[in-house]
Parts: sequence; structure tokens; C-alpha cells
Amino acid sequence: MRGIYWFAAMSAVALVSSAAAAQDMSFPKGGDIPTKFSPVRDSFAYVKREVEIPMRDRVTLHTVILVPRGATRAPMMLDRTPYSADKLMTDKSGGPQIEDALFPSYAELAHGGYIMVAQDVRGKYKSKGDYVMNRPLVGPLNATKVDHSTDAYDTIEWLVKHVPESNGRVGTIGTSYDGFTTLMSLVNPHPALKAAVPINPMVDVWKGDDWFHNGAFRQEMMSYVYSQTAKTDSSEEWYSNRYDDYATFMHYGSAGALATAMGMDQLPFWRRVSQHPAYDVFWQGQAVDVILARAPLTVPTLFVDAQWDQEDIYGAPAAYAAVKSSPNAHFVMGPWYHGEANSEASSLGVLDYGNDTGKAFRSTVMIPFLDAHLKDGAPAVVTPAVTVYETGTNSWHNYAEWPRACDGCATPLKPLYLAGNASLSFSQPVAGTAYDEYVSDPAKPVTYRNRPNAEPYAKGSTWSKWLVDDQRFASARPDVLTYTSDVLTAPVHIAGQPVAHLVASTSGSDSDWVVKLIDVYPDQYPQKPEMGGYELAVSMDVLRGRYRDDPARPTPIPAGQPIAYKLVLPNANHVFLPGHRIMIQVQSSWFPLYDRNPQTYVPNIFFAKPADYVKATQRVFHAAGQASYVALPIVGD
Ligand code: PG9
Repeated sequence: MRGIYWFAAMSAVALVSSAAAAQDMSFPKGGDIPTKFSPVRDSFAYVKREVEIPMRDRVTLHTVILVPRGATRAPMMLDRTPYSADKLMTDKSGGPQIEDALFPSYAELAHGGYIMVAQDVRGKYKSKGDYVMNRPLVGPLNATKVDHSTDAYDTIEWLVKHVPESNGRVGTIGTSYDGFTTLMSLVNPHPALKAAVPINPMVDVWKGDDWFHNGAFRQEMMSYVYSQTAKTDSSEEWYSNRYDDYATFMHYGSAGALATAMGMDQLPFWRRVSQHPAYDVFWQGQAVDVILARAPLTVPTLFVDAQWDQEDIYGAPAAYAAVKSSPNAHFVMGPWYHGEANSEASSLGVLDYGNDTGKAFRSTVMIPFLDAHLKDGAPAVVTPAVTVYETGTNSWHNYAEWPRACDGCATPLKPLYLAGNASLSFSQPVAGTAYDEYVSDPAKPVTYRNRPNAEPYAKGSTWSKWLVDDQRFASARPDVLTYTSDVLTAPVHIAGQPVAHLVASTSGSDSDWVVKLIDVYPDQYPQKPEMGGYELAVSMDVLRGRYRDDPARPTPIPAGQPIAYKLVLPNANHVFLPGHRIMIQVQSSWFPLYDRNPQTYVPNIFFAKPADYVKATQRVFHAAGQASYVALPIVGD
């Protein structure tokens, strides 16, 4: 009898447990993802908050605040970005460490006790409002009541009132476009803004930053305009059915034709760019160096430049130059590519520096500078006016002035003359052949680097290193004039901007002139044999000839007449060592980075027609009275 009861009980238990099991096996109404899940982050080394900060026009800007755990009376660093605050401040690997959420230089700041703040600029990603590329200041180019200056002010006002862990002192920091927004925070700055670090900022996008260099259009940047302005979240990616951009741009001919093929006529910023090929009030009104010069620099600022900046090589030096009379202005130039100041930087392409120059800059210059201006009771720090890395000797140096030699400086520029037999001389030409010539053929343009020319932002691209490519691919071409000095027996140190002065003619009615200053390594270089004979570009740039007299008013070039051209080249702090030679190259295209000059004067090169592209015979003169030269900022030490 007992057995029956036992069996019944067991059966009941089995029934209940199977019912329970059945209950566990059946998923809940609404499925397995709860309507709200609160991740547990107590073990994380930081606390992250996302807030929507209201601007004066009530538009809210998405802002991510990363507070090192336990921080009190901490300073805040603000980076206002068009590239997604979430991406800038995300726990990428889901990890609990600060390094999981921030790239190296921002992680170092957070470890140093800084609250890090990233904000989507208006109209991008999660921020509301209208996005405008490099939104100009309120005024003739901006009829609204808001710009990056007002948005920075309103953001800082909110932060100092709503972040309890802060000490009420704020710094702004950012690279490239974010360097531009950092500079904009200096216009009518908020009183709590106590320091700024614009790194490789966009300053004058027509003269020498992202869109043009002296009027030659950087057509490789079209993909950026496309991806940046087609959608708020930049989810519309540029595409091409050719790996080699040389082929892409040759296929379409002009930048305007490619833009039309890509649907870019729908993009208002593209329409403005293509309608303003000259340096008219549209671009002049956005020149940030000119804007900064209108008022004293009241916020201590570190203008950070990169000697081989492939994107904004003009910006930091120009902005610094505009305000360098202020004791608040400090200039840094490192041996870097665009943005490399933020990361490990012991090398750049073939150049080895022997130590991490990025870390050295951040730990000995940037962070002490910020600590002194932002942390409670921090010891005063004397930040030198100028901190520059000297390539060639691989050493850091401080100076009171930059540039150290220039037209009008105590140390003047020293002309290095193009001479006969493809030579260079510090003596003026007196006799010999009057000129050298080449045929510039738009059907076979000189490339800016060896083909294939990958799209700069394509996966695996080495775009960031192109300025240190070996230039022997160019000097081997008949349409590149190459002049070389004798082997140096003593060091030649340049510290500033070389200035090219060409006397040249063209058989066309328009022309581009590219000038390159190059350090030629010894043919035998035992310390690194593969560098034997390397042609390292130290400073180079392009001038679109139609703008030779007035960047705002282009004019045709009178065919066949020797004309004087002046082209200011980018800053360099470089020593040409004994055993090396100095080289100057001259050419008339730099493709496909820059659009081709049709060499026929047309109203707007963006819309040049195939028939406009003609060969031209170019002559560069180096005769007495028609001397071409590069004036070098040579200094004695
Ligand atoms: N200077 C970068 C860039 C701006 C515009 C076009 C292409 C590149 C940058 O902001 O990263």
C-alpha cells in the first residue's frame, strides 16, 4: 500500500517539476529581451553619462561625459566633434578600463584626473539642429544666431553647472575638424574656459587646408564631403568601382563630372564649394586665423602642428602666427602626420625617431600645460612659446620665436637658385642656359604618389604617410624638372617656411606649378641601406597659376611669357646633414589628389570640358635677371 502512496507522491512531484520545467522552457511574453536592461558598471574605472544639452536656441546637443571613478573637483576637457561623440567615448571592447573607452591621449588625460566630454556638433549623429560644414560665425555667412562659438559657450555654461565632480574649469581640445571647433571656442570664450589645444586644426580650407591649396582643388576630399553631408549619421559611404583613384578621376575628367555621377549635386555644401573656386568672400569670411586676429587671445592655447600633415598643414602655424604676440599663444610642431600627436609616434613611414615623440609631447608639454591652467592649486608651468622637433638630428628644441627665419625676420631667407645642368647654387645665375622645359600633358598627369592611388580613407590606405614617400618616382619623369645641389659638407638647418619664386612660361593660358623641397640621402646609407638615395620631401605645395596675382580674381596666363610666381611652402624644422644633397623639383600636376588644370583658361575648372584639356610646354627660367629660386629659412644652429 505504502508503495502506491510513494508512487503517487513521486508522480505528483514529477508532474509539478515537469510543469515547472515546462514553465522554465516556455519564453515570456515579449520575448527574451527585457524592455529595460541596466548594465552593472560598478567595477568600471569610469562613470559615463549621456546628456542632451540645450543651446540658446533650444536645440539640444548630444554630449557624452566620462568621469574617472571617484573624481572630485576635476577639470573637464571638451571635444566638439562631427565624427560621433559616442564613437569617441565608447567602451569599445565593453571593457571596464579607461583605455577601453578612449584613444591614447584622452585616456592619459582621464588617468590624469580629467573629466572627458565629447559632443556631437549640431546636426550630426544624435545632436539636433542643422549641420553646416565648418559652420561660419554668426554674420554675413551665417544668418542664424548660433555658431560653434555660441554652442561652445552654452555647452561650457551647462557643464560647469551640472557636473558635480568638476572644479568649474574647462579646456577645449580636438584634432582637425575638432581642432576647428576648439579654435571657435576661443571666440567670445566662456569665462570658465581656461585652456585650449587645437591639434592640426582646419583654419583656411582654400589656402592650405582640406579643400584647396592655393586654388588647386583637393578632389580626393570629395569622398569626405559625400560621406559627411549625405546623412546625419554619415551612414552613406562613398563608393567606387575602381581601386585606383587615378583611373576614377581620369574616367570622369573633371571633379564636377564625378560629383554629378555620384549624385553630389544634391549636397548643398558641394554646390557651394564648386560655385566658389576662387578665394572670394565665401572663403575669406571663414579664415579662422583672420577671425582670431580680431581680438586678443585671452585663453592660453597650444597650437599643435605636424610637419608632414597631409590634411591641414596650413592651419596651426597660420592660427599661431595670427596671435603670437599674445603670451597665451604657444606653438608646437612635431615630426608627425595629421593627428599623430595623439598616438604612438616613434616613426613616420621610413623615418625612425628612436623614441615616442607623441608621448614625449603629451607628457612634457601638453599635460603640464593643461594641469597648470585647469587643476586646483597646480604648480605654475612655463610653457615655451615654441616647442619644435628638429628632423635630421631627431631632437626637441624650444625657442622664443617661430619662424626663426623669414622675410622680415631678424634672420632673412637665403635664396637657393635653380641653375644650369640641373644644379642648385646659393649664387645668383650669371650665364648659361636660360631655361629648362617640359611638356605638361593632362592625359598623363604627374601623380602625387606611385600608383595605384587608393582612395585616402579606404581600408588599409597609407594616406597618412604619403608626404614622406620617396620622390624618385617623380624625378625619373621627363615632365618633372629636378635640380640637385652638390653633396653637403656642412649641415643646412631650415626653421620656417621656404618660399618658391619661379620665373616660368606656359604655352597654355592657365597652369599649375608644384614645387618640392627634398632631402636626398647619400647613395650609400649604411645605418639603413634601403634609404640609400632616398628623396625625402621636406616641404612642398602647389599654386594654381590663375590666382598668381590675386586669389580672389583669377586671370588667364599670357601664353609664352616668362611670368613671376611666388609660392609659400609649408613650415619645416629640418637639418640637411653632411653627405646629403638638397633637391628641388618643379612639375605641373599632382594627381589625383589635386584636380588637373586643363591648361586652357576656363571660367570654372570644376566644370571644364574634355576639349579644354590641352598639352602645354612649360619653361622654368634660371637666367640672369630671370632667376628662379627657393628662399630658404636657414638658421645657424
Ligand atoms: N581635416 C580632416 C578633414 C576635413 C575635411 C575633409 C577631409 C578631412 C578632419 O577633420 O579629419
